[in-house]
Amino acid sequence: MFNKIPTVPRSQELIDKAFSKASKIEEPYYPTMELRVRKEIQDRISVIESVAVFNLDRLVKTFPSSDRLHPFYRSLLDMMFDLDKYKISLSKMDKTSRKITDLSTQKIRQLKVITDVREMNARMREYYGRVASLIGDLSDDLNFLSQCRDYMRKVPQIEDTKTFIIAGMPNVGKSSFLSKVTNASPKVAPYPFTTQSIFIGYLNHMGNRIQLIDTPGILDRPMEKRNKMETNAILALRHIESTVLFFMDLSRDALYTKEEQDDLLNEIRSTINSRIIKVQTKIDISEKKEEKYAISTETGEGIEELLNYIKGIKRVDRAAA
Ligand SMILES: Nc1nc2c(ncn2[C@@H]2O[C@H](COP(=O)(O)OP(=O)(O)OP(=O)(O)O)[C@@H](O)[C@H]2O)c(=O)[nH]1
Ligand SMILES: [Mg+2]
Repeated sequence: MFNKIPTVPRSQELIDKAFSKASKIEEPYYPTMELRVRKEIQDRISVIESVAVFNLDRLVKTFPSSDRLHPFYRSLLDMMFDLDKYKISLSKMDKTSRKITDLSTQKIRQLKVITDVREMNARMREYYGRVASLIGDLSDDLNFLSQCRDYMRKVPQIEDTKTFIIAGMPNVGKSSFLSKVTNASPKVAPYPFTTQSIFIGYLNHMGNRIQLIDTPGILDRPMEKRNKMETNAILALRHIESTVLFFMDLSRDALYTKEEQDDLLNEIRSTINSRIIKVQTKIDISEKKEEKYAISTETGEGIEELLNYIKGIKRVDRAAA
């Protein structure tokens, strides 16, 4: 959605664009000075109006209205930028666009009854000044919308379909699993909070897409070690209706103890309100099977059972979540 929004102009750019297009207009073929100047000014006003209105209306049309946003994106936008400010900025674009239309219609009408060329020019200057100030007043809002756009474009596109979020400490085998079970190479999207990317892979099951999200750097550390951005990222994940697959490495190669991994599991449990399924990884180099679901991406052991479970699970009802 946000990636369809064209670059947001700065207010001065928009003013320049409209005025410079208007300045190119000349009407050489009118019999009298009065008619010529009037026509020229009227045409300039129309051009300024159409450039300004086109650009402002395009913002209103291309920025998604906050109530149409998926709760995940809405929550991100609110945490990062403030949703009220977003709504207000967009409605200001709309209001200003209409003011410019009214002002232009009114000026063009006024000009019809003016016969003195100097007075026509004075009206035109008035008009220019008024439009510049109306657009100039949007300066902060245009900058704000521009920031929202630039940021939200980087947020990964998450589909509204049955979703599993893969969590677990670093090195437990999350990415290996994702690339093994989802056939196409996963979609890599930069996650704006961290230097990390988020990986999204899809499974097809009886015509339905199942979405698996690998979140390196996001759900792999205790909360206290996080900065505000990362915490926000996690909070936003709560809005994706999903089941969490919590991967635990209990093998001889494990980088973290079982206790450390359990601590993270408990934190995720208290932060995200989703069902959590524990999955033991690297069973090929582990002493024993300790969880119902235990897999090896090396030998393939346990993968089918886990996938059958994933396919069979009912999609969480958003209303109930
Ligand atoms: N023996 C064995 N090794 C595995 C298995 N799965 C993953 N590994 C190895 O474990 C290491 C880490 O695997 P990754 O899939 O990158 O783990 P990750 O959880 O995505 O790690 P981060 O992205 O750093 O959080 C790699 O060297 C893998 O080859 C497994 O089932 N058996
Ligand atoms: Mg990984």
